[in-house]
Parts: sequence; structure tokens; C-alpha cells
Amino acid sequence: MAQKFTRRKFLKGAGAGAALMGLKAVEKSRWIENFSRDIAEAANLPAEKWVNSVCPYCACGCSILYGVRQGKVVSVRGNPEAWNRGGVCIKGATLADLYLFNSPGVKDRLKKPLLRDPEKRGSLDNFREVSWDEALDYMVKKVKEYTKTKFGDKHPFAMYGSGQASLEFNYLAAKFNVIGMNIHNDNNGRLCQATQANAMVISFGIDGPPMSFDDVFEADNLFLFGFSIADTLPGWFGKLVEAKVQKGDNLKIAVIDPVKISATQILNYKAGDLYLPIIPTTDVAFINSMAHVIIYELEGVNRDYAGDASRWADDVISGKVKPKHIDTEFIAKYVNFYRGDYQVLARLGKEGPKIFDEIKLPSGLEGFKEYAKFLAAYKPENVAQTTGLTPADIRKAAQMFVRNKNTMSMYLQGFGQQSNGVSKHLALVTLHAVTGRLGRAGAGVMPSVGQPNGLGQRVGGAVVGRLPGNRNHALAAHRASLAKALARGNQEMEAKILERLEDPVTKNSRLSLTSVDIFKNLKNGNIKGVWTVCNNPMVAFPNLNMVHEALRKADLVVVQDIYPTETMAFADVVLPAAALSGEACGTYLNSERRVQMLEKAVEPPGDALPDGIILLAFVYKYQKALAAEGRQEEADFLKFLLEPIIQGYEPLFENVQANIRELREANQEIQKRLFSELAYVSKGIPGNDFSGLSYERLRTEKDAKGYVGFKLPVLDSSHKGLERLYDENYEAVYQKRFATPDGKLRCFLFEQVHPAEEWIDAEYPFMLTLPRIYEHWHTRTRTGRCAMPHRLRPEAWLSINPNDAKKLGIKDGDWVEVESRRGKVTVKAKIDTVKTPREGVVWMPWAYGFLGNLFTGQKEAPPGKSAGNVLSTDAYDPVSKHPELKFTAVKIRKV
Ligand SMILES: Nc1nc2c(c(=O)[nH]1)N[C@H]1C(S)=C(S)[C@@H](COP(=O)(O)OP(=O)(O)OC[C@H]3O[C@@H](n4cnc5c(=O)[nH]c(N)nc54)[C@H](O)[C@@H]3O)O[C@H]1N2
Ligand SMILES: Nc1nc2c(c(=O)[nH]1)N[C@H]1C(S)=C(S)[C@@H](COP(=O)(O)OP(=O)(O)OC[C@H]3O[C@@H](n4cnc5c(=O)[nH]c(N)nc54)[C@H](O)[C@@H]3O)O[C@H]1N2
Ligand code: SF4
Ligand SMILES: [Mo]
Repeated sequence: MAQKFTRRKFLKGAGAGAALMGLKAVEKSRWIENFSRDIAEAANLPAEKWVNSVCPYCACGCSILYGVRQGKVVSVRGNPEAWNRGGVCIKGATLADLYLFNSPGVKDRLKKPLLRDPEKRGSLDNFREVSWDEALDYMVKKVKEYTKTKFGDKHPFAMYGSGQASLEFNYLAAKFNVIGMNIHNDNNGRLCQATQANAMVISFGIDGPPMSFDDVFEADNLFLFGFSIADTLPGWFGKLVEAKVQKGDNLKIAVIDPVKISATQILNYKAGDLYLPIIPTTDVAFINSMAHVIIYELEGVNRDYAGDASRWADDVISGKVKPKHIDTEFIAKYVNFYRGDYQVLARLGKEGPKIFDEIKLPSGLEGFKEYAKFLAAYKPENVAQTTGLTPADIRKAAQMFVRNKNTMSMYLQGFGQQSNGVSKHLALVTLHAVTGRLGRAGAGVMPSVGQPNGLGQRVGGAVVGRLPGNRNHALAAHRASLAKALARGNQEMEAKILERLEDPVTKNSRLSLTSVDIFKNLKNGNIKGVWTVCNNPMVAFPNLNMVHEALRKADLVVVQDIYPTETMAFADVVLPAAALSGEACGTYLNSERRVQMLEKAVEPPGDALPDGIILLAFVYKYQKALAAEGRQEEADFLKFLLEPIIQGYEPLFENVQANIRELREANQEIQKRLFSELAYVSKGIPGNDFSGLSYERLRTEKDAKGYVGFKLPVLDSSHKGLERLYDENYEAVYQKRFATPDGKLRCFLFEQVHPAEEWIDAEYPFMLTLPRIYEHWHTRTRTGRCAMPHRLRPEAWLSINPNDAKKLGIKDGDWVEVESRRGKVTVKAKIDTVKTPREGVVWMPWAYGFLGNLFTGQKEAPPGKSAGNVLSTDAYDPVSKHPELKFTAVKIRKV
């Protein structure tokens, strides 16, 4: 399979038309020039073997092949036998930069465990290299003390994990942090997936993105809400472009985003495609207004019933009137209605589904009548000011929504990262349901995932509210079946596991703190320490001044990463990890529920160990220390949970430093055991059951379309997975259309609610949104060390609408100070005529922390002068606790 790469081909692979144009604009640095040549030369070296893996960046989950020569990665390419058919974007294509010659990607890797006194925190210096055992023993000694007390339902120590760690690691975190050690555990998924996951549990009864990438080929109409898909899930966008080319104007697209995102470039306005520059946070008003137009105007309620939806609905119920766009059969058969009430829904996680009784409306068509009446207030003219959209545009969108049968809505952080995000999802699901545009190929809602294993962190059970198998923590039956599956017939252990999950008296869930509350309580001293794995909160977290203070206050900060990060500057313990993609093995679940294998291609550098081995080594040592101290019961419990995973390998964990090679080797078998344990545990959980899947199958078989990997659920050893959830095939398998107790979809009447962040005013007149850019991954720890992405986007900027810039007297390239109610940053202004924000809105990439230029090592003082999250608020959606990262009131001043 070895193939010759020329520099030209390489650039082409790297998404290059745009990249090449960008190159001209960037100043020439000879070092980078030489570096790029090295890569091109290296790419000419034929690989000796190609190893199957997955790109470690976005939730497309492009299957990739690492080309390996003499034990080193020399190139990377897309796997032609996968759903991505060999394609990769600039980030996947430049992954090999991280392995080549003396690049920053190689030089900067963390290679040894590091330790220092907590007083010496604040920079990347002053660490001393230590053995694995010294570092882990130091942690054990501290954590042992913390776990003598409680904070909330757990001990005052927390792991902050990641949707970029493997499915197996996330399962380990659930099994040992949440259950075994009873400490707090949440993930960066709180910043990423919490709204989508919680909203899906509410609507469908269980979490899991219900549709597939290929559904775009079946759709007649596509609504893209707050989803910059061309930049953020480019692989899936490729399918969308293909669908548009294939179907021409038969596929109509509406983009709803305050920024004219790159995806608008494929719109054909003449053919009726729409771009709607909505005011941030106001999607519910828009969605309800589309529903108003459909019922009051297109169904003729205004014309024939003088606007009285109640009388019209009665005639619909009695069969006197047959609506054109409302699917009465679907509503009668499959829909329950509820009042949209944030206060009640916020209690779901703790108290369970009985809370729905408090807000229940009549079911079926009687409930629909309530919905129709409720929408009276949402006439387009009434919401024009709130949403910033013209009544004519709202009417066009409504007409598009019910044009033909198949309408599909795709959305991501424009919904997720708003403090009213859950209500956006719920309002949209209701519109899809009443128009019968849900639960078919090409019809329905598809909340996308962002991180490569954003879904796997939920299926693994490592985010608050989810338990292994993507169970609902709030459901007594799910807690009980988990305890049973993990107890292996031991009733005493079963009772113990259950007690970690629920209060025996109230039967309420025992929950960890969620991410934002972990950091706030670290700041307040209620939580003593934090162990971050595979994330960089000192850049990515909301309200960085709060995070900065929290990390300074903490008694123990452990950072487990592959590179030095801004967060590491506040650590006292640093644990060097093997990069999952390339150097370790495990599985990832992509945005369409596809499980794929990542095989080990090369050895990790220095003493680095795979993430799972590090956590297991800690648990092993912690359990030994508890036993030595006479805390026998806790130790025995942990020993019981450890046994099936590390059996036969115990001696290796006695002296980690002496057994690095052996532990890396053992990791292959240990991950396999973890996967099969979780597969077994997942049995019976609708949509998330993969009890029919194994490493063997992932390695040797293909799915029904002939691609590597399988889409959940995979029900037995010959089942090839389901293409989508909640359609007729799903109903045939589960004998229910939805995963709720009565098999009905939960639909809500939600009003437009105000966001948590204070609204703009005379002092803070601009709305800032902090989105992503194509070239970089999050806090740039890797892409910032890859030549092309770095070169194209070396620094942060603020994008301004040309009219706003004129009013403020700002020219392209001027330095501006952006200030919110929490802090300020200074960046260059860009008068943006491409990804143009609507007037009154500005945007800046949030990827640039105080480590600044990762090529030259130029640093700033924390939290950084161009770190966007200095400005953002840590207020969150009351149901999902997902922070409001996409709306900040700011003022702008030329400096
Ligand atoms: N290149 C690159 N790709 C990535 C990532 C990366 O870091 N870099 N990260 C990955 C991850 S983890 C994630 S979660 C995804 C995120 O993927 P996206 O959600 O596509 O990413 P964002 O650019 O953060 O935000 C999407 C859009 O929401 C819009 N928006 C803001 N407020 C509102 C609103 O109130 N309503 C509406 N309708 N729109 C609004 C913004 O203008 C922005 O265009 O990307 C993934 N892919
Ligand atoms: N304002 C604003 N803030 C945001 C967002 C936004 O849109 N706006 N988006 C939010 C979202 S959706 C997300 S997902 C978060 C992401 O935020 P984070 O996850 O905190 O940021 P990353 O830079 O992705 O951090 C991943 C880290 O893992 C390390 N790493 C890579 N591979 C491995 C491995 O195999 N093992 C270990 N141990 N480490 C590894 C990388 O070097 C890097 O430091 O940011 C959130 N923050
Ligand atoms: S970043 Fe996403 S689209 Fe690009 S190669 Fe990786 S998985 Fe594929
Ligand atoms: Mo994310």
C-alpha cells in the first residue's frame, strides 16, 4: 500500500486550495519553510506498514492509516475502506508533523513524570523528573486524606476527564472514580455535549444521536442551526456538498447563525436556500414562529377560523378538517406533551422521571391543541425584533420546513453552549414531531457531537447523569441493572455498588458535581484537588480568571497530557501520557454512533504510558495504601472491581517504573477486557447496546455498507448495527418507537427564555460569540505544533462586521481591546467580509492561551492577552449545566 507523496499531493491532501492562498498572506519564516520541506521529504519515504487508527480531532471520526517506517510515523492518510473513503481535512492530513524530525511536536512531548511543591506553581519551570512510583505515591498520600471526608455525595477530590480519551478510559473513570473511589468525576463533555445529551434523554428517553451522516442524501430540506460544519466537521460537510451536487435545488438548505459561516458558500439563494443571521440565544422564538406560520397561516387558521386555533384543532380532532402539514396520525400515536418548565426539568437528574408528572399536558391531539393555542403569540412580526430576522424570512423558512416530506435539522454549539440550549432542542423536536418530520430516513433532528469520542464519554459513563452503557443515572432500573452486571453474582458487592449510585432512603441519584461546579468549589476550598486528563481548562474553560484562582487555591493539581499546557503551569504533578491516536489502543465512537478501533502504531516517547494504565496504577496503589491503613472495606471493594481487568498483571503495578515496557504491552489485553466488560454491561440499554461487538469483530469485519466500524446498537454477534434510531427498524427491534416508558416522544411547549448572561446595554453594547476555526483544534496543543495550521493561523483576532467597524473607526489590523463584565483581551481587528458576523455581533477564536506561539515558545502572563475565555461567563443551562460559551456582552475599544 506504500505510496509516493509529492509536496503537491501533500498540500492537496491538506485541504489545500484555501491553504495555499492563505500561505501567501502569511509572513515567511525560514524555519517553518525548512520544516515544511522536511515533511515533504519525509512523506516521500515509503512506509513499511500502515496501521489502522482514527483521527484524534473531530467527531467525524475519519478512519486514518499511520504509515510507519523503522518504528516511526512517516505519513498519515485517510483509510479508503472507511466511511470517509480516504478523505481527511487539514488537521488529519498534518498529523504526521507531530512525529517528524526535530519538530516542536517531537521536542515538546512530555516524557517523564514531574513533581514540584505546590508553592512553586505558576510557570512551566521548577519541576523535577521523578519515577512513576514517586509521582503516584505522592498523589495516593494526598487523596487518601481527602477521602476521609465528604462534599455532597462524594469525597472532595475530582477527576476532570475528556471526550478525547478512549471509550475504555471513560468506562474506567466511571467504574473507579464514580463507583470505586466515590470521588467527583465529570468531563469536558460538560462544555461540549451536556445540552445535547440531556435534551435527548428528555425527548427520546435515552441519549444517542439518532441519525446518520448519510441521511443528508435522503433529506429534501436541511436546517443548520449554530453548526459551522464546513470548519468543524469537514468530513460530514463533504457528504453534504455531495448531496447538494447530486440533488441540486431539490435539496434546500437554511443556515441559521449570527455569523455567515463557511457552509453558506454552497447555498443557492436564487433556488430558495436561506441564510438567516439570527441574534444569538433567540432560536426558540424563531422555531416557535415557524410553527406559528405553519399552523396559523399555511393551515389557514387565520383565514378560516379568524385566528382561533382552538376551534380549528377541534375540527382537526373530529376529522372535519384534514391538515396539510400537521401529521395527526404521528401525533396521536407517538406524542406526549409537556409544559416547558426549566425549574422542574432541572430536578430530573436527582429525582428521576417522576418530575414529568408535574408538567404533563394532555397527550396526542388534545396536547397538540394546547400547542397550537400556545403559538398564537409567535407571529413573525412579534419576534422580528427579538430574533433580528425579517418576518418575510421567517415565513420563507417555515414554508421550506414543510416543503416535501423530509426535513432534517442539524445543530451543535449554537444550541449547546447557550444557557437556554435545552429549550432550543425541545422546541425544535416538537416542531419536527407535529409536522411528522422525524423518525425516517432524511427526516428528524441530528444534534451533532464535537469531540472524537464525545459520544463515547457518555456511553462509557464518565459524564454526570450518564452511567456505563449510556444509562440514565436518574432511572432506578438502570442503576440496579448496572449494579447487578458489575457484581458478578456477589450480592454484598451489588448492594455496595448500588449505594454509591443512589441514596437508600430517598432513592435519589447520588451525583458528582458537574465541571463548572468542580472548579468553583476548588476555588472555594470545598474540593481539595483535581486531576485533569486530556483537556486544558486554563484555555478552554469559561471565565478563565475563575479557573486561574481555582487552580492556585487547590491543594493538589494533577495534569495528565502529552504536551505542556497552560493548565500544567498550575500543576504540582504531571503525568506523561501516550497519545491514544498513534501510540496506544482503544476505541472511539463518532457522531453517527460508529465504533472504530485505534491500533497502536509506534512506541510512545520516554516513559509515557497509556491513559488507562495510569489510572489503573493509581487505583492499584491507592487500594494497597487503604489496606495498609486499615481501611479494609474500601480496599476490598476496589480489589473486587479491579480483579477482572488486571488479573494476572498485578505484579507489574507493584513497580510501575520498572515495568513500563511490560505495562505498555499489557495495555493491549487490558483494553480488550475493558471493552468486553462494557459491551456486556451495555446489554439491554436501547440504542446503546453493543453486546454483540468485540475487538475481533472491529478488526476483521465490515458493516453493512462495507466500512470499518459499526453503528450502535449492535445487538448480537451477527448484527451489523442500526442506521438510525426511532425509525421503523428501531421499532421492530425494540417493540417501541421511542425509549421512554410508554414508547412516546416527549414534546414541550417552551417559551423563548432569556440567557443567563446579562443582556447587552449601553456599557457593553456588543454580543461576542466564541466559535472555532478550521485550522486549529481547541487549545492548539497539537495543531499549534503542526507547520501548516500554525502558519495559516498564528494568532487570535476579532472579526467585526464592516458597518460596525466603520462606526467604531476601526480599520483592518488595528489593535482592539475587548472587555466583558469579567475581564479583557487585546487582539487585532479583522473587518470580516467572509465569515461576517451580523451587525452588533463580533466573534473571535478562543484557541489562543498564554503559551502563545507554540513554534517559537513566546509566552505571556496567565491567563493570556488573547484568551477569549477571559471574557466568557461560567453561568450555565439549569438542566444540562452546560456553560454559556456562545454569548457574552462586550465593549470594544481601539488601542
Ligand atoms: N477545526 C476544528 N474543528 C472542530 C473543533 C475544533 O476545535 N477545531 N472542535 C470540535 C468540537 S469539540 C466541537 S464541540 C465542535 C463544535 O462545532 P460547531 O458547533 O460547529 O462550532 P462553533 O464554531 O463553536 O459554533 C457553531 C456556531 O454557533 C453559532 N452560534 C452562536 N450562538 C448562536 C445562537 O444563539 N444560535 C445559533 N443558531 N447559532 C449560534 C456561531 O456563530 C458558530 O458559527 O467542533 C468540533 N470540530
Ligand atoms: N469560549 C469557548 N470555550 C470553549 C468552547 C467554545 O466553543 N467556546 N468549546 C468547548 C468545547 S465544545 C470543548 S470540547 C472544550 C475542549 O477543551 P479541552 O478538551 O480542555 O481542550 P483541548 O485543547 O482539546 O485539550 C485536549 C488536551 O489533551 C491532550 N491530549 C491529546 N491526546 C492525548 C492523550 O492521548 N492522552 C492525554 N492524557 N492527553 C492527550 C492535548 O495535548 C490537550 O492538551 O472547550 C470548550 N471551551
Ligand atoms: S479533523 Fe475531523 S474531518 Fe478532519 S480528518 Fe480529523 S476526523 Fe476527519
Ligand atoms: Mo466540544
